[in-house]
Amino acid sequence: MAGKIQGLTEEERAHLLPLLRSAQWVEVVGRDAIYKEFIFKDFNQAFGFMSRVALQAEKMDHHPEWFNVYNKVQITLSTHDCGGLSQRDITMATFIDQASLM
Ligand code: HBI
Repeated sequence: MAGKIQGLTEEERAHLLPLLRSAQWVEVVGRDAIYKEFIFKDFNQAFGFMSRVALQAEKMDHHPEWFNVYNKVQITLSTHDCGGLSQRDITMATFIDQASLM
């Protein structure tokens, strides 16, 4: 049985959340999660981005909650296994930001 995933500590949050906010991630009201909206040139670019993220999600076994319409992708990250933000969400958010620039 894999160890339980630990949520972010207060110290980690104090350090990490400002960095995420500076990258336009926002904290979801009423939920321990982060959210960001991405706008691409067209659907093709948006779907290519989603494909890159999907492969990484499978590789990490950590999946975003997302919504796509045409060139817009809305992403929410949280860790079901701990009921809130974990380091896995930080890792995924970092990957997502890099993938959005490709
Ligand atoms: N994705 N966001 C997120 N959070 C999880 O806890 C999670 C996941 N994908 C797969 C996964 N956990 C597996 O470890 C099982 O818990 C389904």
